[in-house]
Amino acid sequence: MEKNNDIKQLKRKAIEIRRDTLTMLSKAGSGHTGGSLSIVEILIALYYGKMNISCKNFRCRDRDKFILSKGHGCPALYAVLADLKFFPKKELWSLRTMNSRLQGHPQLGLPGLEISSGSLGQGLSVAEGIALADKMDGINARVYCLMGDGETNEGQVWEAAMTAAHYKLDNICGIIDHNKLQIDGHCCEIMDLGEYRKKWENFGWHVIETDGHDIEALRKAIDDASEIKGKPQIIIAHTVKGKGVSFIENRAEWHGIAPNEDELKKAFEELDKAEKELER
Ligand SMILES: Cc1ncc(C[n+]2csc(CCOP(=O)(O)OP(=O)(O)O)c2C)c(N)n1
Repeated sequence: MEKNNDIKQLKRKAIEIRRDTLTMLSKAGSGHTGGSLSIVEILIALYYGKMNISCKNFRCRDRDKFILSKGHGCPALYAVLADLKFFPKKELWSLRTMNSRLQGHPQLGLPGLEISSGSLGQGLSVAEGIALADKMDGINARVYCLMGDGETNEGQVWEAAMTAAHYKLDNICGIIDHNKLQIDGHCCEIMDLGEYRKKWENFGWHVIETDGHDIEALRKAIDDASEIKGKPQIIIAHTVKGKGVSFIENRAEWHGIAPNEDELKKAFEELDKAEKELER
């Protein structure tokens, strides 16, 4: 596990991951830009210091496990896994090409992945199976499952929500990328999530809300969640779809398209500027 407590360094890492994510998508000419950019800080908080997981212990039973239930956000996850040396970085540029291990949705076979995912609504159930097995085997590990807010329109999510509370799975922590948009519009217009916090509480979960782009706040939320006994935990991370690039932010039309060369150049200019501001 890479123990990294220098927040400035982690912020720099987030910019680097955004650059790699955008480059991959641009080279591929297709893919999910908005929902990849919104999860960068969540991935950074988990993988750089909080989760007991690395390319060295990936086969160890007592590692923490991460499930990307919103599988379409995988370009950002691939960029993180490559940075942590789960596979060679040059493989990133093969995204969405024939015979690549990096498909448009995560596919088992790529080191670092626990499951294939992308059919929305299923990840939490799988994560719970793993969490239950770990508990039964006396394994002291945490299971994290990252979902989209639109994804939680799926009924299976709420079956899983009931199940985790029933089995008192306190070794599972769900994280919602609450960017308030989904494939073609605002969540509240397509299928309103209502009183979202209360829903999770009523299903028996301990709820923590946080800024999903504040790495320090996310790290605290992850720590606080791990202290909870007898209940599953959910972190509702308030995020911005397309975070980090002004012309992509908060625009549903950027859900499933990739930047062209011109747009990539403009995005890099913004990220370079953000990096310079960090140094001030
Ligand atoms: C079962 C299923 N239905 C539909 C889709 C197509 N789909 C891909 S992403 C998406 C929107 C998901 O919204 P959200 O979870 O909010 O994702 P984000 O905004 O974070 O990208 C949809 C409907 C899918 N992948 N799986």
